Amino acid sequence: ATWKDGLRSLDTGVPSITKSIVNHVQTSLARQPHELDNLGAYQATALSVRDNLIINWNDTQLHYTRKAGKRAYYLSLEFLMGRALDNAVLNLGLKGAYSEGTSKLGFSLEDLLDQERDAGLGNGGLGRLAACYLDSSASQELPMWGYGLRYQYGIFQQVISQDGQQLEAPDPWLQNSNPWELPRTDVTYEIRFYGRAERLNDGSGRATWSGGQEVLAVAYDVMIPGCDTRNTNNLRLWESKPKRGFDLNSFNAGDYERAIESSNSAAAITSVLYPNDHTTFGKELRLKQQYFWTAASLADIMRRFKNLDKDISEFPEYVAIQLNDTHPTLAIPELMRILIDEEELAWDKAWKIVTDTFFFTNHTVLPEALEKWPVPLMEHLLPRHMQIIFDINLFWLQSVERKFPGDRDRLGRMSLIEEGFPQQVQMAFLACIGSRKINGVAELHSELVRTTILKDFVDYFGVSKFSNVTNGITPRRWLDQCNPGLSALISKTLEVPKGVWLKDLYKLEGLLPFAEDAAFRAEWAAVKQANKKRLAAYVQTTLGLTVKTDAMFDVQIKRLHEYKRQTLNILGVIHRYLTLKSMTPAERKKVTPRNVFFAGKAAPGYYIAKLTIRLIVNAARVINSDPDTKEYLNLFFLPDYSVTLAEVLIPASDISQHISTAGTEASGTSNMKFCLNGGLLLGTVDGANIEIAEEVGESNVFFFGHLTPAVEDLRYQHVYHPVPVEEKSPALAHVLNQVSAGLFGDGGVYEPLLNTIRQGDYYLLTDDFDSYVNALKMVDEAYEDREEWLKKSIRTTAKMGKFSSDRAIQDYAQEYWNIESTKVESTK
Ligand code: DL6
Repeated sequence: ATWKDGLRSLDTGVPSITKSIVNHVQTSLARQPHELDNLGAYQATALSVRDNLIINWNDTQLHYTRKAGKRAYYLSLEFLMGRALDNAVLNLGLKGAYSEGTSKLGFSLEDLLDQERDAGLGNGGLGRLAACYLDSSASQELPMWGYGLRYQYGIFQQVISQDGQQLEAPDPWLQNSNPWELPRTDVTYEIRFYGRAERLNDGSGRATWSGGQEVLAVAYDVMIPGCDTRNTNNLRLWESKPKRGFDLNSFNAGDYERAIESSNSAAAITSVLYPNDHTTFGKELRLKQQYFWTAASLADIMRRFKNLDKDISEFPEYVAIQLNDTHPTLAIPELMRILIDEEELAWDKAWKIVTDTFFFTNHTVLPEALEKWPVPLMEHLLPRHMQIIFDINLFWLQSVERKFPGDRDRLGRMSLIEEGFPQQVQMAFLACIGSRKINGVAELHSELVRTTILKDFVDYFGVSKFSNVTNGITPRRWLDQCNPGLSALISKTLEVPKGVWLKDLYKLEGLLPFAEDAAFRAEWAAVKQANKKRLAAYVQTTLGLTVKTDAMFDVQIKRLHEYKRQTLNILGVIHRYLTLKSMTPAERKKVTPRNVFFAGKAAPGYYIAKLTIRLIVNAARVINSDPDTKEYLNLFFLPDYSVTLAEVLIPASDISQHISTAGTEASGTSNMKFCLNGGLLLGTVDGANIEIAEEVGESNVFFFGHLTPAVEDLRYQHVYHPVPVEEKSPALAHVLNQVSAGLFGDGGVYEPLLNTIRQGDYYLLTDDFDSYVNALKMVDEAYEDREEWLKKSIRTTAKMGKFSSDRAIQDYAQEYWNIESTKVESTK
């Protein structure tokens, strides 16, 4: 064989698999096979699977390079990947073989899967969406790469204290080494911070930027296998390193602390994921992370483009860059800097390239979540970029003035720089004017983007620049992997291999007629029951509590946030408890038994969200131990919510709650995951709930609450014409009073939480409580008719085709990026 022949695929027969695992035990891990534990066996198995991925990955990259076509780059500060091994063997079609192979070596593959730590490089929906899009890009054979940061510490681990409080512990997820990444010490870039920017003043618009701190960005590549294809895409994560180790002069002079100071500060850039979701502004380190990552990614993209040997003006014909929210917006002034200062282009030419290259997705309209950076901080950290932003703003306001002469208010509203002390850069505005298209993530949300936060920009550019791509989820992880029982039943029923319907999710519609088939419904119910047992076993092991599996499973899992209204849910649970207490034993017997599950993390500094957790945990203690009610109501808060925990919870749910104040949840994606797994939805008319109902039919979802157009008026009334809770909702007032009175321990503790409802009630709990309780009653009644419920469940799954992330990524590929699928040929 010569180098040219290369290795095109590995033998994936069971004997070769066992041989490869043993080989990795002995050579990569340097361990003895006979004294191997589960962790070692997991690592060797992962390395063996990785061998397959590397070969596919190499061929894919070579294929994309040879094709020399357009590529898309997805810039996201978060990629909430979860575990990789199960996903990889499933996508490669090797789960059976690896299961047999590991069992021949005396290990159960399921036990080994459990050894893997989640890659928790994200907070919630935004980061998990990015992970789903990676899976879909590879599965759809699209030339797309992700770019992110290799945080040493992912999202914190949540521990619940004796008195129900959330405590945070670090997540050293790389502790046992990470078999899924390849360090690329040959791919490095120098990134500058601080220093001086001096304009050349020669009419060229150019400037020099020198001095300050320089750090090194080192690439780590994570292979992203597609489903039923050899295409294996890349997620490139950057790690920060000092440029020159430590300062030898200080070291030699005996000043050791000073010697390592700068190297520590360089390494700190990628040390930790900020645990806030929806807000992290004003922190210098966060701004450093954003620039470090966008600058390294752009340098890398530029280098790849230069290899094509094309004129720089053709850049947008080969490169599309998607900005996942405003976090990577600095890529816009950075590309301007490269084009003007390094490529020596004129301003207009450079701006044309920039605005043809970038695309921007907005993920929230919550005012407090719109990213702004203080001008003095930017000037200090990124002096050249601040100059460029001022220049962009000058040209921008001149053109607004030309379009709307004399409209001073409009100029004020549309300026990239918000006046104040200090002035702030409005990142959403910069992302908007620097991008070719802007999208929201569900129909309602995209409409809110057009009519609220970017309304003036729609007036300026016209509406065609602003559109919608409804989010999606990958059915590989969120059905096939997390619910193998249901996946097998679907394949058997549709009589097509799972590789087919998993990549064309509309095929699930073929299940519709089976809703009428009693035998099929029984099989469907049996799968749900098995999933409930699996969750019950998990709760038994982690909390030591017994879960009754013949009860309804009611689940709300997501970040703790006031707008998501976990508080509404727990107050509803307490209302149910109080109602049960007031019943006679005979009356109680008629009640549908219910288990309510919560999971989710609160940002460490978010006091009200943490109090909600405390109330849930302490209410659970009282409720679960009450002999009058425990047959009918149990409450669980599962600590340390993660992708892996979601994979256990979602398949077990009968009903899940998505109950944000109307107009606040941009899309939601867990709503899609539950429905895909045959769980019904209880929700407000918000985000993607609306489109789910359009698909599955309103008779299959439980809606309640006020609609978006009413929200503004209701909020106004709370401030200017407040009505006491007692008058608005006596039922809610009773619940609040019981909590205050100490039903779940010292009531005083919860006063700050309860007062958010009694005063101001920004998230409209008093307005929606009665209709929420009514919706819960409808759920109870519907659940009583088990056959009808199963029909709803089957119909719901059947109509989830639209919510595959394959559809969403194809929307982006065709309507935005203009890239095409290109298959890496099979060698078999
Ligand atoms: O688009 C993904 C996800 C949506 O499903 C959620 O509805 C939305 O709240 C979330 N937005 C954010 C905003 N974060 N920032 N910055 O996470 O995006």
